[in-house]
Amino acid sequence: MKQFKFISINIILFVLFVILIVWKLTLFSDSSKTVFSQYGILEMFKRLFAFFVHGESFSPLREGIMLVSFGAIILLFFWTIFLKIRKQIIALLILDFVLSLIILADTLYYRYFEDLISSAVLLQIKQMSSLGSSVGDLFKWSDLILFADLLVFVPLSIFILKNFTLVQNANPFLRSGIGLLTGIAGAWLFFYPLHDFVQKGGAYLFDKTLSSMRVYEVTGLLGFHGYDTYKYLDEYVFNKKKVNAEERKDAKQWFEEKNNTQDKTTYKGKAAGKNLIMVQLEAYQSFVIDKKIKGQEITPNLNKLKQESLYFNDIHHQTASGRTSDAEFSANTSLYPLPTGSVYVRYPRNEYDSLPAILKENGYDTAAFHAYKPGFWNRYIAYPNLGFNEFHSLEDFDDREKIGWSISDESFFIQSMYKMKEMKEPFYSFLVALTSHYPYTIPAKYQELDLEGVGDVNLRNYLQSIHYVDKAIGTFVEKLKQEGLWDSSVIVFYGDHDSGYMQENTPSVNFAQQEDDALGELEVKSGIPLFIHAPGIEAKEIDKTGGQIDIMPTLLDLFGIDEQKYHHMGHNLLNDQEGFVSFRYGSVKTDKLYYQSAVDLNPKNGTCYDLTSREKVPMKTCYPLYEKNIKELDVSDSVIYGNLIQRWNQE
Ligand code: GP9
Ligand code: MN
Repeated sequence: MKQFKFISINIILFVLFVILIVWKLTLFSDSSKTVFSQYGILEMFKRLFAFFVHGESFSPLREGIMLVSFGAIILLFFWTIFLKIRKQIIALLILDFVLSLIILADTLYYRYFEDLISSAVLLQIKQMSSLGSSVGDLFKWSDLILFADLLVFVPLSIFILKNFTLVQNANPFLRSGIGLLTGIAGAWLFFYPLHDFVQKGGAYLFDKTLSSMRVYEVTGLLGFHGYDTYKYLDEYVFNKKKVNAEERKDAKQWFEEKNNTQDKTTYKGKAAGKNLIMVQLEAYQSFVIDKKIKGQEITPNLNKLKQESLYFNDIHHQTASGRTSDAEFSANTSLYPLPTGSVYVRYPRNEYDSLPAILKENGYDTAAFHAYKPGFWNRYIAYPNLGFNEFHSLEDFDDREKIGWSISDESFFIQSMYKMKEMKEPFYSFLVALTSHYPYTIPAKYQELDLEGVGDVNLRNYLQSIHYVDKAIGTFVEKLKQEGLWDSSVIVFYGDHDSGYMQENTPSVNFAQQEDDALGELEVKSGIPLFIHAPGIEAKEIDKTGGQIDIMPTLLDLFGIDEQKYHHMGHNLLNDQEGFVSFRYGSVKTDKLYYQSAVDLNPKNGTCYDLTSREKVPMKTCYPLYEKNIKELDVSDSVIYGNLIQRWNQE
């Protein structure tokens, strides 16, 4: 009986602690305007009960992060029940203080960056130029409520510890037994909702780590910090990708060989000293260019621009799971994205021979523009490191005209243009548009095409959205002309990746494909447009295979900047060599051949097509392409995993 009395003190202390911390976590949810729980604690436990006893279905995460938050605290601190009462009181007070500090730090950080403090942030903190305001400005007196309980409990505990001897405790076996049971319950409360979430298709979140807040919305605050620490240890300590001396040598040799082949083009330096305005368009594919439906052009403005620009008609996206961020990365560093995850998230602090950094060396002012949360894809960490002086994110834009995820592209382009006008010339502005994001549903008033009877609803929504963005581009071009930037700037438009509807035999792929054979389908799947408009350069359609890693070498040629001293994987699309694009998933296309890799990447199971006869040819014809793909991806991965550019620059 006595034992029971003592262990219940351990339990009461623990329960009190758990409730207090959960309450503090709700304060963070309030200040970050994220959902903690759709309904109260009682309803949650009622549903849990119904789930256990009556086998009713239960999707805890759809209702908020209350359950995982309870689970995380219990799982992390159940061991305090093992302690004798005296020690437990001290441990819980210290933990309460530390957790309150963490919650306070996240609250202040969130107020400025709308993000959580992650390992990437902590490692980058010195370089974060955008931390304009001091911590003092972010702090509110009401934040002290996080420590209010300690004001009561610390003196109370000191009083109790001083005046009562508290020598009697439940025996260690009972404490360990109850503690362990509590731990198991905590593990269930934490992991069951996550398991349920992953089962219902949420696994992508952990593969990609889109943003810390996205993870938080599933794991809660403590869960996020736990996950982030695990990711950090996995990436940088336990499974750190090592690049050995031989791999370094191989990579170096690869660049030396590549850089030894000087390519001469008639374009060299033709745009020297001009501004560069490069626009990455969301999910923009090339099959829409010049295409008509019932007499309507899908992209009338881009079609017109094509008549005045260098238009590259056989360019392919090379992105992997880092999607938009992969495209940005490849276009701005001429390296391949990683096989998993986004470089922006995994290696944001590496040194790269990036476009903004190189242009900066050449006297350019640089800025990135993307009207979305700065933490998404870790951009606010990645951009300054790539060499962008300024990052204009959602909070820097007037957000009255909204479509889908953010402000409309038209509003985004125009506002960005006015910000560019404030920049010191020559400048490089990199814009990442967003309106044509999956699922492509835009309000009826913006749907201008008559698409009755065309494809399926996915394709129709996609085309409406693409058409809208084209219109926004038209307005943007007009404005650039009016404001005098058109003639002093090189303007680039390209797409980031496919629409997501390009699987075998979908209405989208059928609509897109030009040749009605298996190869025709392959050819259009990954096609993205690339326009380079440069004042004084004659329009030309360039029918050469290429990818996003080729954008930078091509631009450097136009700007007259010698490419040979840099570590770029891509090739100048304006030279007279054969075009080549290598995909992260193993396939390769050249101007003459298409090697379609098998899922197991084994070349024996791959397919080789001759693009002239459009027939399958023996795999041995494509074997060199297979080898080139493996080699290039290896070199690029070594550069990233080993931060080799930094290493070479220091040698
Ligand atoms: C949001 C945007 C997301 O910032 O980049 O695009 P996604 O990677 O989902 O295509
Ligand atoms: Mn995208």
